[in-house]
Amino acid sequence: MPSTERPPSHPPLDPKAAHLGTGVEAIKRDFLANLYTRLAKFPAVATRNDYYRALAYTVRDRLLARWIDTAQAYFHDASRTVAYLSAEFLIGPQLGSNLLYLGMTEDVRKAMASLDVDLEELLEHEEEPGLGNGGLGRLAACYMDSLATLQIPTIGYGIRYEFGIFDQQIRDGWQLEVTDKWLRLGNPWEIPRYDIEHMVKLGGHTEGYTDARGRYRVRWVPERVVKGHCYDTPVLGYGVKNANMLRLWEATACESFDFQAFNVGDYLRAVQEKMVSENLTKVLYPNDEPEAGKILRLEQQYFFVSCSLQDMVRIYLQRAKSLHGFQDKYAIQLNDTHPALAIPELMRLAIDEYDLSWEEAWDITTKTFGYTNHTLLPEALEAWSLPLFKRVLPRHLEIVYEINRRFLDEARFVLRDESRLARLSLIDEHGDKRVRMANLACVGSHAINGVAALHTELLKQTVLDDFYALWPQKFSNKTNGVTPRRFMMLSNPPLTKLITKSIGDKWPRELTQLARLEPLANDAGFREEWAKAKHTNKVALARHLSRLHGVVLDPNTLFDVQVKRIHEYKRQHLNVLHVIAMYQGIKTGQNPSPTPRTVFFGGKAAPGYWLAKLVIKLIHSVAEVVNHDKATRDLLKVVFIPDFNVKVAQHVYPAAELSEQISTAGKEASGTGNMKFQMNGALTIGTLDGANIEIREEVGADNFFLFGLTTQEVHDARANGYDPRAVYEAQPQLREVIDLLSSGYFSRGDKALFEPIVGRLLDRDDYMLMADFASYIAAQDAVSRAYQDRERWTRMSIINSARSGKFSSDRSIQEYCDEIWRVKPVDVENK
Ligand code: 26Q
Repeated sequence: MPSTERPPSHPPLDPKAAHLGTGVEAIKRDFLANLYTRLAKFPAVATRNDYYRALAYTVRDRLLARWIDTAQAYFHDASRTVAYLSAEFLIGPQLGSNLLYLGMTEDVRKAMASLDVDLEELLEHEEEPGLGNGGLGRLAACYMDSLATLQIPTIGYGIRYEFGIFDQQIRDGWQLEVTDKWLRLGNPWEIPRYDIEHMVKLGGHTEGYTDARGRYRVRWVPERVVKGHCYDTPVLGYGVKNANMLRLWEATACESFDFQAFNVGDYLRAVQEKMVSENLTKVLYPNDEPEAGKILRLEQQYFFVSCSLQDMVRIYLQRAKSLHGFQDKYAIQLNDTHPALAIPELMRLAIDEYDLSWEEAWDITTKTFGYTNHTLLPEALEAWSLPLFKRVLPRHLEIVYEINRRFLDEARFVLRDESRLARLSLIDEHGDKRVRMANLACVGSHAINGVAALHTELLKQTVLDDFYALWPQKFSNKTNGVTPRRFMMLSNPPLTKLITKSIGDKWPRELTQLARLEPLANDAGFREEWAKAKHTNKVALARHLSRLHGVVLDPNTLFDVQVKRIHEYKRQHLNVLHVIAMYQGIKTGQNPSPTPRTVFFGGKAAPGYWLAKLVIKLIHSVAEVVNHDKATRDLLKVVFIPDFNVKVAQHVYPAAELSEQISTAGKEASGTGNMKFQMNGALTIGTLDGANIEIREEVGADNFFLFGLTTQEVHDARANGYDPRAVYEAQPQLREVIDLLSSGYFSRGDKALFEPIVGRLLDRDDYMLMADFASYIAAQDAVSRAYQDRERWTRMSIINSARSGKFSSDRSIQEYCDEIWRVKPVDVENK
C-alpha cells in the first residue's frame, strides 16, 4: 500500500482518551511529560523556549479534540464551505488566544506558577507569524476568528512564507529592515500534512490536440513544476466547539524534475532547480501597494491559488464524480485581487483537466467567486504586464483572452460604447499591455464588495463605475470589523473584567450588548472604575516600553496614538506638524501650559518607499528635540514604538486615549485600527474617510473630533487649482511650523534633510495637508480642552466603547454569510 493511502477501515480510536485532562494537575503533568518526550529536556536544563513549546504542545493536544470533532461534524453535515483566499493572514500570537478560547488561562497560569514559571513571560516569548503587511492581512485573521465563532465551515488558504514582514529596527532614527526568522525556534501550532501535495506548473507553452472523442483540447507543457505542501493551523471559535483551519502552502522542489537533471549527471543544475522552487514561498513582499513587474510575486500568487483550488477539487471529488455542482459546495472569497488568478485556474482545471464545457465551467466559476476590493487608489490596482503573464502562465493568458472576448461581446450588445468597452476590457491596451486583475475579478465573480460605506460608494462612482453600470446587482458594501476576542478580551483584561461585571459575559459574541454600558456613563462610580482600567493599561504600556526601549513616560498625560503603516495618504506628517505647533506654542509662550500629551507613533514603511522612511526619521528627530528641551519635556513627549505588529498592538490599543485617523478623505478604504481603538475606549480625531464616517455615525458628532475636507471638497479643491503654497502664505501658524522644520532646527542644522517632505507639501501636496492643517489644529485644541474635564472625557470614552457593537467582525461575517456566500452554521456538539 502506498504510504499516503488510508488503511481500508479506520481502527477505533478515541482521540480524547490519551492525556487530555483539564485542571491544574493534569496540565502540569502533561506539560512536564511534553518537556520530556517532545523536547528531550528536564526542568533544570530547559530554556524559556522549551517551556513555551512544552506548554504550546500541552494546549495543542487539548485543542485537537475540537478539531477532530469539527472535521467529523462538517463531513456529515456541511452544505457549503467558505474558502477564504488571501495572500496574507496576520494571525498574531497563538498561545494566549488558544488558552482563552479553550477556557484554560487561569488553570494554566496556576500550573505554571506551581513550577515557578510565569505565564506572562511565556506569552511574551512567542514570536508571531508576521504573514501580512497590515490591514488586509489582519482583516483575514479577524474573519477567520469570526467564521469559527459563527460556526461556519471554512478553510483559509494562503502562503506559508518562510520570512514574514521584516522586523523593524531603528538606527539613528532611520528604519532598518531585518529578516523575520519566525520559524527559527519551531512553530508548535502548525501541523504539516505530508500526505497532501499538489503539483503546480509554471512557464512553458501550450499545444492543441484532438482527444479520444475527437474534440479539440489544449495541453499545457510547462517549463517547470513545483510541489506544494501544506501546513494546517487550527482556528478556534469562541464560546463554541468549532475549530476551522488555516491551510498555508509551502513550495518545494519536485523530485521527478530534478531527477531528470540528476540522471544526465547535472548535479548542480538539479540543486539549483531545487533552490529556485523553494524561493517561491521564501518571503512576503513588504509593500502594501503593488509593485510592477515582479515575476516572483506573480508566481507566488499563482502557486498558492493553484494549490488551493486543486485541494478543493480533491476534497470535492471524494464525494462527487465530476466538478458538476462544485459551486454548491464552495464559496470562494478573493481577498483583493492577489488571488484573482483563481478564476482562470478554476476554468483551466474544469476544462483542461476535468473535461467540462466552457459554458458549464464559467457557470460554476461565476457562481463560486466573490471579490472584495480594498483600495481606491488607481495606482494600487494590480495589473500584470502581458509578456510577463504569458511567460509564467501561457495557458491562463489564453483563458483570460477567451473570458474577455465573450465578456466584451456581451457588453457590446448592451453598451455600444467603444471607450467604455476599452475601460471594461481585462486587457489594458494603452502603452505596455497589461492584464487588469480587478477587471478579471469583477467579471469572474457574482459579488463585488467594498469595505466601508464610503469606499463602496466611491468604488461605484470611480474605479469600478463601468462595472457598476453593467451589473449594479453584483455590488454591495461589507463594512470591515475586528474581533473583540483578541482586541478586547485578550488585550485588555482590566476593561474586560469591568464590562463583564457590569453587563454579564455575552458581549464577546454579541458585541451590540455593549450598548448596555451606556447608562453607566452617568454613574460616577462606574466612571471611576472605567478611568482606573484605562490608567492601569497606560501604566502597563509605559512599563513595557521602558523595559524594552528605555523610554520614561508619564501615564498622567493624554496618550495620543497613531499606529498603522507609514504612508503619505495616512498623513503621519500632519500629526508631526501638530506636535511642532504644540512645541512652538510652549516655547513662544502663546500656549505655555497645554494639556500634557504623549504622542505615540508606530508603523513600518515599505523598504523602497523613501519618503515614508524619511517620515520615520522626522518623527525621531522631532522627538529628540522636544523630549530633551527642559521647557517642553514635561508637557510633550514623542515616542516612536519600533516594530509595530499584532503583539505590540495588543499592548497599545488598551492604553490609548486618542485615536489618530487622519487620512485624506477618500483615500483610506476603511481602516480597522480605528475600530480597535474605539472598542477600547479611545476617542477618535479623524476625517470623514473610510469607516471613520460610520464610527462617527454610531458615537454621535459630540463624541468624535472631526476635521478636514470631505471627499467632495478634496475633489473640488483639486479641480479649482489647489495651491498649497498660497495656504502656507496665508496662515501664520502653519508658516511658522513649516519654517521651523525647514530651518534645520530638528536636524542639527541640516536644512536639506527634510526638504523632500517640505518640498512636496508646498509644491504639490497630493494629500492636502496644508488645506487640512488649520482644521486639524482646531480639532486638536478641542481635544485638549475636552481632556481637561476628566469626567466628561470618561463619559465620552464609555460611550465610544458602548457604541462599538457594529464593528465586531462577527457582524461583517454574518453579512457575508447571508448576502454573498449563502452559508449556514454547523454546530459541533459538546461531547
Ligand atoms: C500587491 C501586489 C504586489 C505586491 C504587494 C501587493 C499588496 C500587498 C498588500 C497590495 C496591497 C496590500 C495591502 C493592502 C491593505 O492592507 N489595504 C487595507 O485593507 C484594510 C482592510 O480592508 C483597510 O481597512 C485599509 O483601509 C486598506 O488600506
